[in-house]
Amino acid sequence: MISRRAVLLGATAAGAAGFAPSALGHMAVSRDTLPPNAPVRHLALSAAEMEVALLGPDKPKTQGFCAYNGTPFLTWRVPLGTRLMVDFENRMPTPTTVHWHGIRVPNLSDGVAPLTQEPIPAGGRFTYNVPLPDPGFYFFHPHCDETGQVGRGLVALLLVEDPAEARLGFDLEHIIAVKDWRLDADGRWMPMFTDEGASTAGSFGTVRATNGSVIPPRIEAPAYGDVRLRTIVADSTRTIEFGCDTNNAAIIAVDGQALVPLPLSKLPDEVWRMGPAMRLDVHVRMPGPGEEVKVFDYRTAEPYLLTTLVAVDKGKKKTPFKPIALPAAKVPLPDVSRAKKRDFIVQTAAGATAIAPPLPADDPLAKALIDSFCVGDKTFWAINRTSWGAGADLRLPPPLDILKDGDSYRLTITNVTKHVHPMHLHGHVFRVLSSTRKTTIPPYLADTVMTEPNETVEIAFRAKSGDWVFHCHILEHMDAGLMGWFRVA
Ligand SMILES: [Cu+2]
Repeated sequence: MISRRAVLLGATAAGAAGFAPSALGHMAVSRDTLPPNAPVRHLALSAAEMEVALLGPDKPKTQGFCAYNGTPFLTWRVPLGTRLMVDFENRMPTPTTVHWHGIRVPNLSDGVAPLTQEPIPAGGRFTYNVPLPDPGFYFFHPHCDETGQVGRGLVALLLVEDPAEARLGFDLEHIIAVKDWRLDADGRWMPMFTDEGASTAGSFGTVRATNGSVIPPRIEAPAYGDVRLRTIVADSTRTIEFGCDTNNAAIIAVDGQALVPLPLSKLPDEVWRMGPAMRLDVHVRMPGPGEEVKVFDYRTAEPYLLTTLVAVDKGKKKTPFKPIALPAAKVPLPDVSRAKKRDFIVQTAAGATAIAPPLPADDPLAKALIDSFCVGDKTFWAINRTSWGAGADLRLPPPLDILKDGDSYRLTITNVTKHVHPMHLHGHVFRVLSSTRKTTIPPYLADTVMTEPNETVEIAFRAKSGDWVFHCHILEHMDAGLMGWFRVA
C-alpha cells in the first residue's frame, strides 16, 4: 500500500535526499541547524543481517543479528559542526528507516514512516542529511519495526565531539551500552513483540549483556585517573538504576547535554534512573593501584554488574576529586516564562482511538497509512486518547497539537498507567523543569524523560518546524499505540 505522501515525494526509496526542500506545501521546511558552508562528511551506511556469538564462547551462534556496516554497536565519532551526508542502503530482507536520536535534524531526515518518509524496502536506498550542531552522545536506529530490528541488534552510537573536550583532562573514555538479548538456549531469537509484554512493562531479554557481552567487561584505567563513562540504555525494554561503588562520581551530561556536575551521592539512593534510549556521562575518579570501581544496575533485586574499572599504576598522584564540567550546551532554550502550556496524559487504550481533530482533507498526510510491517498488531496505549496506528487500523492519527515555529511550549506529561514510560520528542532538545515525584533534581536538558506511574513531569522546548513524533521508548509500547506527533508550522 503506498500512501499519497509517497506519491508526492516521488518514490522515496529511489533516494529522495532529506536535504531537498520539501515538495509539500503544508509545512515549512525545518530550518537547517548548520550554516551552508559547514564541513560535509559523506558516509556510507548499510543495514544487514549477520551471524554473531551472543550467548558467549562455546555456545550456539545466533543467526539474523542486525547490524550497521557489519559491526555490532557501530560507533561513529564526528567533530562538532560537521554535516553528515549518509548514503544508506537497506541490505536486510525487510523494510527499515534510520532515525537520528536526539539530533536536531531537518524533518525529512528524521526517519519516521510515514510522517517524514516511506519505509525503505529491501535493497532500497535513502540519503540522510544529518547536521551535528551540538556536542554529545547520540545514537541511531530504525523507526520501522523498531521492536524487531533493535531487538536483534540494529543500533549504532554517534559521538559528536567538541575539540575543547580533549583538553578537559580525562585519562580514559569508556562506553557502556546496556542491551539484553531475547534468545532461547540454542541462540535463536524469541518473539520481540508479545501481547503480554506490549501491554505491561515490555518483553525483557532473557540474557543480560554489556556492549554485547554476557560477561561484564573489565577495563583498566589509570589509578587516581579521571574516567569519562558514557552509558546508554540501548535496550528495547529495560530500565536501569545507574550507580557505582565510589563516592567520587558525578553526572556531567544527560542525553549528551552538559549540566553542572551533579555528584551521584546527592541523588536519592545515589542512582540515576535510565529507561530505553537514555544516555548518561559520568566522571569517575579512580582509586589507588589494584583497587576497582564497580558500575551496577541497582534496579534489579540483585544488583547487576555492568562493568568493572580496574585501577593500574601509571604514575598519577592522588589529588582531591573535583568533577570536570563539560562546555555548556548551546541548544536553543525555551522562554519558560512566556511558554504556552499543554497537557498530555499517557494512558492505556483498548483499540485505536483519536479525539484530535482530523487533518484537512487536502493535507498530504490526511490519508497516509502506516506500513503494517512497521508497527505491532495490537493497540494497548494512547496519548490524550489518541493512538498511533497498529493492527487493523493503520491510519495515521491526527497531530496531538499544532504548534507555532519558534514559540516556547511547556508540556505536562502525566503517566496514569502502572508502568514507566520514557517519553522521547523528536527533533528537539527540551528542558526538564519539574516532576511531582523527583523533587531534588535540578532542571536539565534531555531528549527523553522518564515518567513513573502517577507522576507528572513538566518539560519545555522551543518548537522547530516540521512533523515530529512524541513517543514512549519502550519499543513495544510505541508499536502498540504509544506514539503521537506534533505539527510545528
Ligand atoms: Cu511506555
